[in-house]
This record gives sequence, structure tokens and C-alpha cells, in this order.
Amino acid sequence: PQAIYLKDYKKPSFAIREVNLTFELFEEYTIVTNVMKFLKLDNVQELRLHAEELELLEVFLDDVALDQESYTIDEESLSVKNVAESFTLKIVNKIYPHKNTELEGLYKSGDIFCTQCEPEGFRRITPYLDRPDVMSVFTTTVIADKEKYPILLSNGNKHQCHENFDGRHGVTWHDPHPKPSYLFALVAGDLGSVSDEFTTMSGNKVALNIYVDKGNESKCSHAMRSLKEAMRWDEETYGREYDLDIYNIVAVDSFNMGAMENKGLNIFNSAYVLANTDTATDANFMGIESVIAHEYFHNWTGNRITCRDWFQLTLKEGLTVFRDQSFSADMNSREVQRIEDVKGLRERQFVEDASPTRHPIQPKSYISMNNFYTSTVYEKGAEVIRMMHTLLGEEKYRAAMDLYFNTFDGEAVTTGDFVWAMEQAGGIDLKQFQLWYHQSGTPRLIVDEKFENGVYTLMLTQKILDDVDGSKQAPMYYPLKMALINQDGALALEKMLIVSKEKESFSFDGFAFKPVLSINRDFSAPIIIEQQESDYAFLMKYDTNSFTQYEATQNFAIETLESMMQGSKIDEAFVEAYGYLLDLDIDLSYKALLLELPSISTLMQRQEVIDCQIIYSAHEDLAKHLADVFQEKLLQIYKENHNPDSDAIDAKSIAQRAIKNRVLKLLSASETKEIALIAKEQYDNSITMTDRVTALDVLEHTDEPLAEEAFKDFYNKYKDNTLVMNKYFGLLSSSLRDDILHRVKTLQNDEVYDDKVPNLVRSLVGTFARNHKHFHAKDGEGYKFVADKIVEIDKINPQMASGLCSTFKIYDKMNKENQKLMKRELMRVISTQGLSKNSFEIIDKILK
Ligand code: B3K
Ligand code: ZN
Repeated sequence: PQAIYLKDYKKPSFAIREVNLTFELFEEYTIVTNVMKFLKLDNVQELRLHAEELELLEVFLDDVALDQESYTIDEESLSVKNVAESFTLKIVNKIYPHKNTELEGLYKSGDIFCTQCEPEGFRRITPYLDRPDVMSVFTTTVIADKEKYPILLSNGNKHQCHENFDGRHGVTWHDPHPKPSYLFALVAGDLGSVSDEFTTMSGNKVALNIYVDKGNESKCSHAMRSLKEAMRWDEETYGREYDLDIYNIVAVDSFNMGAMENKGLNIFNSAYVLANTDTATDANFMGIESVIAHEYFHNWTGNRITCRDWFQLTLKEGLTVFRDQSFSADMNSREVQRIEDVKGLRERQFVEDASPTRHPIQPKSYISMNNFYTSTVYEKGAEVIRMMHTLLGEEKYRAAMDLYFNTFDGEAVTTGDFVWAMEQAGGIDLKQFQLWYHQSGTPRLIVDEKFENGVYTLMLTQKILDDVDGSKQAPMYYPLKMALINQDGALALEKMLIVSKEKESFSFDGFAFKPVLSINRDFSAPIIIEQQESDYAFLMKYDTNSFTQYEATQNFAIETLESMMQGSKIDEAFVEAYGYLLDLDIDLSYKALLLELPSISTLMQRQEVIDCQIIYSAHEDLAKHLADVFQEKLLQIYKENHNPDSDAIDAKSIAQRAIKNRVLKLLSASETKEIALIAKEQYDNSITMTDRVTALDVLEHTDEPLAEEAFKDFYNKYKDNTLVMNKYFGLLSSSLRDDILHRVKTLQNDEVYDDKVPNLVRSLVGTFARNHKHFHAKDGEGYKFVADKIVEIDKINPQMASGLCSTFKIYDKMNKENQKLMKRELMRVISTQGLSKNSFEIIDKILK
């Protein structure tokens, strides 16, 4: 497969002023008629359109049918020779949506016709200049059987309805805003809907509709509320107003990712729309709020101003993630949101950034663009925007965003254009800062301290890693928030330092005693701090920054676990500090985070050579010790916060469930019958999904017969609800029980399971591949199973398959024994006949 390079970017040779599409949908095929008005922009004779897996029926140039000599077709394009300065091209082609299992282009999710065009799916619908810097005005007519497909949707505003004789009907949609083809969407189906209205700040009324499978209408209220909150928030926070008469959201079950921001017609994975407390967890509710907002925010950051080319993806994704994180922080708890964001970044992005698949947030090349919708582009991208926000401050940042919107509205731009706006309105030089777009790997900062004659000196050394290709990288520029805390716990000083050199130091005087350092407050830079020693117990008590207080508890736990891994006894100072946390009278959601022990994957990332078994056993020992020592107190916290009859989703109720379930999980480490019975009781009597999934997880790991009974009950209750069945599969594939691989294999034959539905693949196979205990099992069977699934699924849906390939990216950090087993499987997969370029690209990088 061929790589595409950013350095080869060339401006398009043609503009498309208008495009007029007609879709005639039938059960076995769809006929697409595509009429485009072209304008030549430079001196070329030939027009080359992207076209993939299309059956061409007719081509007309300015109303004259073209003979076979006047155009050529190959695997990826349709070329028309000798075209004029301006001309109209009409193309008629045939496609087969019901056979489209890749879920890119026009496909069927159950009985619903839907599309996914980002990044390069439009060329699987009709020939086009399928690149984001070609923006055009779309008019789309959809025609289908009226009874089967009463709802016909596309982008923009509804223009016209047509009736046909033979039981068919049509609707024409017009989108006045020029847009790239990746934002095109079409939906046809027999859908239920929920409607509402939003009045924008200048008084325009917008009709809001959420379309779902009939019977699910009652599960849309949270999504609708979230949409209206997001619309209001974007007006208040960024001054951005919605720009069409209609905003439609459609939920479908088969979708490769979370959702898609098509102009005026978002298509969503139903997991990010449907919720009630019986079927969705509190985390699901949060997820819906943030994804609904994310797609809405794209209307300005992505749609009105889009990317020049796909290397600029972080321009819209990093920025839009930062915007949705800020929104969620405003809607819920700021401190909890920040910690959750950082947890996610470390679990996903830091792992990626330490692996052979690492890349800058603006990659330099790709084979399959779909492989670059990564945590790096999204989450590290959001951190980069956040740092600019921190450097500029709220007011200047807003001025810079205004400048960005005013300057580039309606254009396809680069990350450089964005940084230009930040520099202009911020009045700062971001030249060195821009390295964040072009360098890979998580920057490390070595922190040393000196205290002499009342002067505290902080000595910083940046550890700069080489890029993945071995080339040298330069020191970074970032804001580093810090504080010094006096021995009596009083805050002595708070500052934002600018780190920019490989080595530098900062001195602060006037101290009678050596103060304690609180560093990278709020996680102001996405880096790894390497500090010789620190007084974690002190910071757990006195740090005034919620993030670094959390960090101190995590670091203390990590230090304790790592010394246990080397054979030491449990550090009682940590146990004491943990006891201190239990007594704190603070926000319960935040407290639930403080009480969480570091994840297995956090500990794995820190090992030079990974051996999972040692980590699991230290982790279990520490949890069991804490559960034994604090049993009484934990039980008391449980009882105080357990309200089985409540399914309220206000902040307090959510926080109570969070802390209650955290302590229940911790208590279960002691593996007593008493705890198993409490969990069973919680399973039987609680009315929320949040409580049920924790109870199931606890039972699975404490009491086999009780677990079996509860899982059977759960299955019988929810087997018709695939969203809930995803939880069922996920809970079982993350189980630490010995026979789990066998159970996972058997579950593939369950009538609910289907390799063609991405959510199910992710919850059964994807979750198993993140179950470090069993995936990395010493007999190699975990690897073999996932590799087999990659080969099978690659034939159906390459995007799904390459996602599974990524679970092997930890390869070069594993111990020799596991490496050998992994390599055998990866070699087998990469030598499979007809392997997709998606899977090839990932495995090739891992094995290099
Ligand atoms: N922009 C889409 C992602 C498209 C992924 C293509 N494989 C969703 C989002 O980030 O909002
Ligand atoms: Zn996005």
C-alpha cells in the first residue's frame, strides 16, 4: 500500500460551484445521479475524480453523453479528458448499500439507509473531488418506497416533497452552506422521532429532531436536553449561533465510531443517544452529553471552518474536544472533569505515544487516514489547545477565537492558520510552541530541587525523545503551573512558569524552611514529571489544587505498589494516608476518584519490561489489605450512600452512586461472602444500571454461583436490548476468572452477538484484548484468539479490524516470552492474503 505525505499537498485544480444529487433507493441497489458545475482553477486538461467500488452507468459533459474514449476508470478514479474552463458534468452510477459491511459510504444499519463519509467515504457513493478543500453547495433529492422509508433526510433545510405514482416518494434538501463532501449525509427509514425547538440568540427558531428506532422515543430526553444546553453554551461561551432552520440527529445501531457531525444531519451510534436510568449508566449519561455537544460544536469548528487536508485533522478534532471538555466542566464538576480527561489521556494517548504507532498530532504521512482518528489527534490535540488557552488567558483566547472565526469562515484551513490567530490576538510568539504539532512522544521533565539560605530553586531538565523514525526532536515550550507550600500547610506561592529550554532553573526566596513543591497543577502541560522524591502524604493533605492532590494520592499508591512488586511489604504510611482520605468531607464524586487505585495499565506503562502477573498480584494484595484494614469504615460509607430506590441523575445522586460503588468494589477485594451478598442484594434491588453493572462486576470476582444467577437474570431481562447486551459482553470479557477466554469464545455464538455490529465487536473482542491478564496469558491463546478475529473481521470491516490490531502496540515493551508469542500472531495476520491497508499499516509499524 502507498503512503500519502503532507509535503506533497497541492491545491485542487477545479472548484465545484454546485452539486445536485438524486438518490433512487431500492432494496437491492441505489442509483445515484450526480450533476456538478465545475470551474477550472489552473492549467490542466484532465479532470480526475475519486471513485471507489462504483458501477458507472452514464457520463454527460455539458449534456452530451460521453463515449468510452473520453474518460477512463480505474480502481480509485474516474478521469475525464479535455475539459473546458467551466462545464457541467452529469454522472449516473449504481451502488449496493446492503452489501456494504465496511460501513463507509451509503450502507444499511438494520432497515435504515445511512451514510458515513468522513474521511473518504463519499467516493464510494459517487465520483467526486473527495477532499476537504473542495467546498460546494449541495442539493439532494432522496426517492424511496413511501411505506418502508417514510423519513427521508439529507443536509440543510427541507426544500420540497414529491409524490410518485408507484408508492414511492421523494424529498429535496438544500444546504446553503458550502461544505466538503465528507460532511454529506443521507438517511432513509421508518423512524420514530422526538422534536423540540431552540430559539437562537438573534431570535431564529430552530426545529430540533432526534430520529430513533420506533419504541425508543422515550430514551431521547437526555440527548435533547444536552443538545439545547450545548447550543446555549456555544452562544454564551464562544458567541456562536446555529445557522440552519433544522438540526437533525439520527441514531443507528451499526456505526464505526461514536457519531458524525454532518451538516444539519448528525448521525450517531445509538449508544450516544439512547438512555434511561434502567438501561444506561451514569457514565453513559455523561458520554451522551459530551458527544452530543462535540458534534454540535463541530458546526463551527469543523464545518463552517474546515480542514485543508486530512493532515490538519486535529485543527477540528483537538479544538472540538477541548470545547466539549470545557462544556462538560461547566455542566458538571470542573475538578472531576479535569481528572477524568487526564485519566483518559494517560490510558489511551500516553500508551499510544510510547508505542511504534506514535505520531505527532499533525501526522506527516498515512496509508489509511482512518487509522489517524486517534487519541493523539483528539485528546493530545485538545491538550495543545488547552495550553494555548492557558498561555493566553480566557479573554485573549476568546478574542483569538473570534479572529479565527471572522478570518476563516467558509474556508478550509491549516493548524498554522489557527496558531496565527492565537498569536495575533494573544500578542505572543508561538513559534517554538508549534513543535507540539510536529513532534511525537510524551515529553518528560526531570525535576530537581535545591534549598539554600532561604532560597528554593527548582531545576528542570527536559528529556527529549527521538521521533519514531529515529530523528532528533527539540525542547518543547509549555506552561507549567506550580505552587510552593509551607511546612505548616499554608500556600506560600503560586505561579505559572514557561518551560522552553532543555535545562533551566527558577529560584524563589524568603523561606524559613524548605517548602513542598506542587507541580503541573491542573495538569497544565501533557507531560510526564520525573521527580526523585516528594512528600505525597503532605500534598494529599495540604495541596489546594484538586488535580495535584489527586496526583499525590496516585503517586503515593504507585510508589507503594512498585515497591511491593519488588518484594517489599506494604507501606503503612500509604495505608494511613488512605485512611485520611476516607474521612475527608469533600465532594463525593471527587472523593471516589481519590480512592481509586492506579489502573493495571498505568503500572504497565511505567515498567521497563512488562510482566502483567507481578502487577496484578501487587494490586490485589494492596486492595485486599485496604479492604481488610478499613472494612468497617468502607461499609459505613457504603450504607450512608446506598439509595436503592433512587434513580435520580442530579449531581448529588450520581456522586453517591460513584462513592458507594467505589467502596463496594474495594471491599470485594477481601472476597468475603458478606460482600458478595451485599452485591447480590444491590443487583436485585437497585433500579439503576449503574448499580447493576457494579454489582455484576463484584459478583463475577467474588462468588461464582451468585454471579451465575445474576448474569442469567440480566441476560433474560435485557437480551432484546443490544445496548445493554454490550455491557453484558463487556463485563464478561473483562473478567479476571480463569476460564474467561473459553467463555468469550462461546459468547460469539450467542444469538445476540454479531461480528458485523461494531459495538458488539468492541464490547466482546475489544474488551478482551484490554483484559491484560488474559490477553497476555503465557500460553499465547489470548493473542491467538484476537489475531483470528482480526483476520475474520478484516474481511467485513477493515476499520474495526485495525482497531483490534492496535491492541498489540505494546509489543516492544513486553517481556521476551510474550513478545515471541505476539510476533508469531502478528506475522500470521500480516501475511494474510488480501489484508486491508488499514490493518497492514498498524501491524507493519508494530513489527518494524
Ligand atoms: N468526525 C467524526 C469522526 C470520523 C471518523 C472517521 N473514521 C466524529 C467526530 O470526531 O466528531
Ligand atoms: Zn470530532
